[in-house]
Amino acid sequence: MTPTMPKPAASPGAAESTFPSSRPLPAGVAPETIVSWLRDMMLIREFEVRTMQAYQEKKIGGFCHVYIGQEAVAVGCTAAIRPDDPMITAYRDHGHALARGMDPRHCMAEMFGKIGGCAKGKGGSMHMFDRANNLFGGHGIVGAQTALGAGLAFATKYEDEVLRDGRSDRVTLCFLGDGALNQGVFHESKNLAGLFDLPVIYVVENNGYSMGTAIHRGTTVAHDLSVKAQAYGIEAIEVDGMDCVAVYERMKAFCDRCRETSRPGFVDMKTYRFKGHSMSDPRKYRTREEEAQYEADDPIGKLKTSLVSAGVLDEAAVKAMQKEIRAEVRASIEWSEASPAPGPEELYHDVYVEKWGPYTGTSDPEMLREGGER
Ligand SMILES: Cc1ncc(C[n+]2csc(CCOP(=O)(O)OP(=O)(O)O)c2C)c(N)n1
Ligand SMILES: [Mg+2]
Repeated sequence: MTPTMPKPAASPGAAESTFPSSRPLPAGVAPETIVSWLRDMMLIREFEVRTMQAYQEKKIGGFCHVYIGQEAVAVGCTAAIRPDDPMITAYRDHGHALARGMDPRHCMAEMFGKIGGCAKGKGGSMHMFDRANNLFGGHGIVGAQTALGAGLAFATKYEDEVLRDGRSDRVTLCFLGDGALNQGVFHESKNLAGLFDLPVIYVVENNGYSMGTAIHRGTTVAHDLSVKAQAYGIEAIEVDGMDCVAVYERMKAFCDRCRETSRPGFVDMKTYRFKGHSMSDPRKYRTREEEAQYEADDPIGKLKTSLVSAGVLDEAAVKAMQKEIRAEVRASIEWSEASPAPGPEELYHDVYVEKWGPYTGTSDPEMLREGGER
């Protein structure tokens, strides 16, 4: 077997963790919190499986890209930041939305094109927005969110340092795919982030493929992406994105340092998408053996094994959790089916904002008073 993509190396500092053997749980994190990570990953997996079904039943239209296999990235990264830190991503965004706390009903209804969706059914699968949870999309143009990520970091830095006299220190997480590494806008964004000391961390979800193109066929330095960051004076790390605990531990330290120094960061997050690029991809560009190799490294199975080995959970508890999640996702589908389609008047709503105060984190009542709700 010659996989087109080398298997990701375990993250430096993390214990060897090959599913189904267990890995040590992080010290200083409550066991219930780690269980909640497992639950979030299981929720994303179940949600995506049902999304694929609903797509095949033609309940969902347009483009649709599922996140199966990459769950540990969104969940581990979300766990590493604060609720008031902005997050922005590309079109493979259902996992980020759920990890950030979006109600599955709002996420599913968005894909169904219904008014109950997070963008009132006007955005669809690629445009998950959740202002209350500081998720700024969901963007369909490859790389476009990298400039917006720099802009969010510029805004928070200005507010935190100037308007709040340094009373806050938010970090923006901007996710992109390995295909977006080659977009000009990403290089411009990195240049400005480095120049202006912007507290933004670019997390490259390196799943090895950009549609059907393997990374080494589109990027000159696929074996060492860090040079793409160093060229702009930005520090880079490599993380095993198939291991939720490793993602949390490495990202927590990296984000904390970004908060302190206000220097941008770059993460080569090694992961793998278990399914095709979108719903219409026969995956002819890679072997089934390669897929099986990664599926054996399933981030959900790995964390489950670790929690069971540590005596935090038993198989019955995992089964009960799965049952509960299945019911929650089923309810999100029923709710989406019952939700009405947006009326024609919706064409004129949410297009243009006339009154625009300073950007505010939503959960801070003091800032809301200062900046004004919007
Ligand atoms: C500017 C631009 N060029 C091309 C496309 C078409 N396109 C959509 S997804 C995609 C592949 C991107 O791959 P990657 O960034 O690795 O993300 P992944 O799908 O692996 O999550 C391309 C080329 C687009 N949406 N925008
Ligand atoms: Mg990719």
